[in-house]
Amino acid sequence: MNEKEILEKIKEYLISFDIENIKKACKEAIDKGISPYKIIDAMSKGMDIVGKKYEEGEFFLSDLIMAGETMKEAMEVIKPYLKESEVKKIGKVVIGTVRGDLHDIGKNIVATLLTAAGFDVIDLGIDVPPEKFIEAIRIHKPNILGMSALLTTTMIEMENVIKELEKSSLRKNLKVIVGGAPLNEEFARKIGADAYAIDAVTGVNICRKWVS
Ligand code: B1M
Repeated sequence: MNEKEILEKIKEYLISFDIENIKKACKEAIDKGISPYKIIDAMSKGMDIVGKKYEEGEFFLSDLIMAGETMKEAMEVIKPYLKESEVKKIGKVVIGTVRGDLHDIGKNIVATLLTAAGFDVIDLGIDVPPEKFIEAIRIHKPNILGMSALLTTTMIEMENVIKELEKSSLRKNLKVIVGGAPLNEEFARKIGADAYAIDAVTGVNICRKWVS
């Protein structure tokens, strides 16, 4: 199989929640020298198809759960190959999925890539209320705050966090980056974030630029 065929297979295994075969295919892809970033991209495309099938009523919540588990298992195969920077840490990022939102696959990819790029990452997890973000920023004094949201109903929480940062005088020396499928540049600007990233690689590049 060539690169395109292997990536296509990985996408198909994700859509059919075939954990055993996706893990094998990911290892095969890595062994063939295919970039782990291309593998993540193929799986993300599979997730988009899962989302569409859910919207169209062909898939149910249990299918979303299975797709999530499949991608998580596959990420465990890929993670060791996302080279961790051996140079000294280049900056600190506090990251989390906002209050009310339990989606963490994209956020985890961003956190993994930031770590690989040399950032010290404090991951607050999912369903993070504004006060927990504020507390973490006070304690860890990061250069960057990263927030993720996958639901149109939770993206507004990002604005609440930024407002709290301003009230607590913590906003001035902090860069804020936001991401997640329902967001866009305009929304990020409107809520007062410094940047929006369409994907994890873009996000990491923005963070790198900020600390360089
Ligand atoms: Co949910 N879900 N889900 N879900 N789910 C979506 C988001 C949805 C679009 C599906 C659909 O209807 N098409 C829809 C939201 C609709 C809307 O808001 N308008 C939806 C819904 C409705 C729900 C529930 C309400 C379903 C229900 O209960 N009836 C429920 C909500 C629970 C909650 O959060 N309170 C729910 C639950 C779940 C599961 C828990 C079962 C599971 C998540 C498992 C997990 O995360 N551990 C799940 C899944 C898997 C999905 C889909 C299918 C896939 C999400 C995903 O992981 N994508 C999703 C459909 C879709 O997005 N196409 C869907 C892959 C991931 C790599 O992409 O997270 O976008 P993404 O991250 C990307 C970029 O966005 C970016 O980089 C990442 C990598 O490139 N990025 C950042 C993300 N964060 C960033 C932060 C940055 C920078 C870049 O800087 C800080």
